[in-house]
Amino acid sequence: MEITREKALDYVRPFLKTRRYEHTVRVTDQAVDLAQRFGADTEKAEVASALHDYAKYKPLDLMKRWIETDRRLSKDLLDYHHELWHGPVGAYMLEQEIGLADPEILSAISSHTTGKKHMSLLDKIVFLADYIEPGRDFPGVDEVREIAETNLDGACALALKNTIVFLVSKERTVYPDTFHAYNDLI
Ligand code: DGI
Ligand code: FE
Ligand code: FE
Repeated sequence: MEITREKALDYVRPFLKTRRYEHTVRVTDQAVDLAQRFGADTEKAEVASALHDYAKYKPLDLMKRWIETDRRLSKDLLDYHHELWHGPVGAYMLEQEIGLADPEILSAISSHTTGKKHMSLLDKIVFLADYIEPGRDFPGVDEVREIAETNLDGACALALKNTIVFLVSKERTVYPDTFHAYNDLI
């Protein structure tokens, strides 16, 4: 793999606010930790997590155009909250801009917010690292951290459950992939 952790972090830094960049570094460290614990490729875990929020601050009209024009991007994203767009759009932007070609890394970036059916080991690690990095303090995160010490699927399932319950409690929509990820792990 030609891209390293340092190159990936340097690439995204100008596109992120300071707080988001610091979150990105913490997710990267957390993902390496989880990769070691659960036997995933640590280099892929650190590159995917260094890049995961690349598109977080891209203009909405630009992301919308990507969804409308890239045949690989699910059109139903347009019917859900734009918060969900930065993962899938970011993956394809990186593919175009820096030649990121590793399908496992692209998948982990793409699914980091919503999860999806049949998540790979790397998908789960980036998803979970984003949820439990030490800067997070939403209700229930400590229990997810504790489960993550030993049980990757259990920790992902609880993170997904917490997110679903939170969204439902606010009467917000839930993207179907989040249910697919949850059902798959339960
Ligand atoms: O980008 P981050 O702030 O690091 O975190 P994220 O990529 O997980 O996405 C931000 C938020 O998106 C997350 O806290 C909850 C919200 N969200 C909105 N609709 C959905 C959703 N999350 C999931 N999993 N599914 C949804 O349908
Ligand atoms: Fe994100
Ligand atoms: Fe994130």
